[in-house]
Order: sequence, then structure tokens, then C-alpha cells
Amino acid sequence: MSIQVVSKSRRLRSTIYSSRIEKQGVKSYTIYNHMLLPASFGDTLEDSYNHLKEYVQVWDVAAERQIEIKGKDAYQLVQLMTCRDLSKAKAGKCYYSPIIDENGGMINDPVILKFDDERWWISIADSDLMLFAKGLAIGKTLNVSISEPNVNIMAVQGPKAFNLLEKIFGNEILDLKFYNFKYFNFKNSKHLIARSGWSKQGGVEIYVEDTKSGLELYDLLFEEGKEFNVKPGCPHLIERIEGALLSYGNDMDINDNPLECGLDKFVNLDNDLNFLGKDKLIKIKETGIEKKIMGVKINLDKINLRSTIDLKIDGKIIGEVRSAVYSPTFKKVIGIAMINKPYFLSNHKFDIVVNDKECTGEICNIPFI
Ligand code: THG
Repeated sequence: MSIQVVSKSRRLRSTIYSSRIEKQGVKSYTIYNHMLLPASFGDTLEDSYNHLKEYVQVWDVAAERQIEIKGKDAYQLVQLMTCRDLSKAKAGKCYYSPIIDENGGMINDPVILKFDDERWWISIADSDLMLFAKGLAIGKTLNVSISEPNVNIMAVQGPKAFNLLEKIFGNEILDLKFYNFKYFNFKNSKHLIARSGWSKQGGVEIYVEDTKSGLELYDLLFEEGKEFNVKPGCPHLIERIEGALLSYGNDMDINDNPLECGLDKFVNLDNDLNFLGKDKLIKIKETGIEKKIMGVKINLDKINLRSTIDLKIDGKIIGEVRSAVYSPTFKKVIGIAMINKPYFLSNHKFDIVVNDKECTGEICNIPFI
């Protein structure tokens, strides 16, 4: 039997919600930004998937840490790190933005929040972005301060999310637009709420700065949510693969560029902005990419992926699957794969060996749904 326990310590940081989710029956954690991120509760993966698609869940996603960039040169530093054009970014908006190195390799894929030109939060995926930002700021002698404030996000996700939120915050919350954020009053405190989240089921993320008030709010969400069948939850492997929400470190890393990751929408090269990797990305765009993230469907009824598995055509490796799960919707395994040129151009069939068993699958477009 494989070992299922990871020992907790200060280094593997708990969140302000940990004691609560442990009472609520969290069954496993993963580690994200050196912090506990719940990975499952008591229900089966399929039950929590059905629940998320029908009701509302509250997630402890405090592991999505904020890196605050403040100071006169804050915009310059943020723009230096991303290939997304933030020159016209507006205060009160969120921007999903690839962070890239000097070769165009993906360092992170955060959501960036703009407060004003001199204050930004970078809501990071699982890599040490703060060190990268500090190195750049020191090297370029930029006038900024960089920190990781004590902000702990809880996400409220699912089709009933706004029914629940309206009960607590009033109908003003219904006017919040996708990827916008605003402060909302709760008792004697205010909380930054963004219409965003790592699911396609709709909802918000509450960036809790006032811990005491945030925990009261957490408890109230469960109290008021009873009529909507609220449950604790966490980012969901099936739901996120079906919706093709990419997972940094799983689906892509520093060896992949944003064009290979299908993030073309967020790669703005036709401008006079100064960001790392720009020349490289311009060249890559001219010559074309050598590999690309695609969907795969595999003729299996279960999989437990812990590392990549090669995909082959006539014995030749044509790519690798990087995330995969059984989908109750497609009644087979679906996954996210990096596929080599020219195989990403059409729906090729491939061979794959899973647990010593040979089987077949085919390449497809994402999102699946
Ligand atoms: N919320 C916040 N911070 C985060 C995440 C989050 N940090 C880590 C991780 N998730 C970052 N990765 C992603 C990946 C995809 C999306 C958000 C964060 C996402 N994409 C939308 C989509 O693909 O449909 C839309 C993006 C857009 O159109 O701008 O939501 O979840 N705070």
C-alpha cells in the first residue's frame, strides 16, 4: 500500500480555514505555494462533481497567495513579467495573465488584480513568483515593495452561489461583472469580492484580509446556505479538466511557452511594451510552435495519473498526457496533453500504456464542454 499521509509543519502552512474544514471532513490535501490546499472531502469524486454542478460549494483556496507589488514602479514591474498588455488595465478588474521568463517559458499563470497604477495583487498559481519579482526589482533598481500579505481566499462556486451571496450581501452583489472586484460590507468589516474562480460553474472569490470577520462570514455561508444544499469543496479535477482550466505545474511549466499552452489571447506582441521574453515570443510566433496543449480522450474507465505518460502513433512518441481523469459526462477518461507538431493539427488516434495495459485514445480540442 502506498503512503497517504504528508506530515504537517510550519513549512507546509495551514490556512485560516484549516481547523474548520477538518471539522467538516476534509479527506486529503495537496500542497500549493507551500500551503495546504484541500483535495477531497468525504464524497466520491463523482458525487462532489454532481454537487458542484447543481448547488453551491465553499472552497478554502487560501493557497492561491497574493503577491502585492506597491510603489512608483509597480506597473512597470508587473508589465515586465507578463506578455499580456496591462497598459490600459482598469482599477477594480482582474486579468488572467501568463508570467514568463526571458525565453518565454511559463513561470506562473496568475490572476492579476489592479487597485491603481501603484498597487497590484498577483494571485499566484504554484510557483515562487515573489522571489522572481524581487530578483527583477533588485536587478532593475525599481521603486517597489513586494510582499505576501495575509490574504486568504475562500471561493463560493456553483449555480446557486449568487442565491446564497444575495442573502448575505444584498442584490448589489448580482451586479458584479465577470472578472471585476469590489469591496462589500459585512457587519463592521469589508471584504474584497471578485467574480471569478477556478470552476466554470460561476461564483465569486472572497479575498479575506480581516481574518476574524472572514471566519464569521465563512460560518454564515454554511448557515445561510443550508437551503441551497451548500457543502465544503475544493477545485475539482473532473470539472476543471472538462472546462480546460489549466493547472500550472501539471499541464504546463517553465519549459512551455504561452502560445504552446493555447493562451494566445493573453499574448500581446504588437506594441512597444517592455516585458521579458518578448523577442523570443515574436520569433516563435513567426516560425510557429513545435507543440501544443490539446485534449485527449482515452478508452478507459479509470486512471490515476501521477506523472506524464507518453502517447504513441506507430511506436513513435507524439506527445504526453499531463492531467487525466474519468469523466462521467463522456463515459471515458479525458485529459490534457502536450502534443508535438504536426499531430496537434487534427484528431489523430494514439496508443497509450496505462498500468501495463495497452489502450487507445484520440486527440481533441479543449475545452471539452
Ligand atoms: N483564482 C485566483 N487565483 C488563482 C486562481 C484562481 N491563482 C492560481 C490559479 N487559479 C491560476 N490559474 C488560473 C487558470 C485559469 C483561470 C484562472 C486562474 C480562469 N480562466 C478563465 C477561463 O479560462 O475560462 C477565464 C480567463 C479570462 O477570460 O480572463 O478563470 O482561480 N484568485
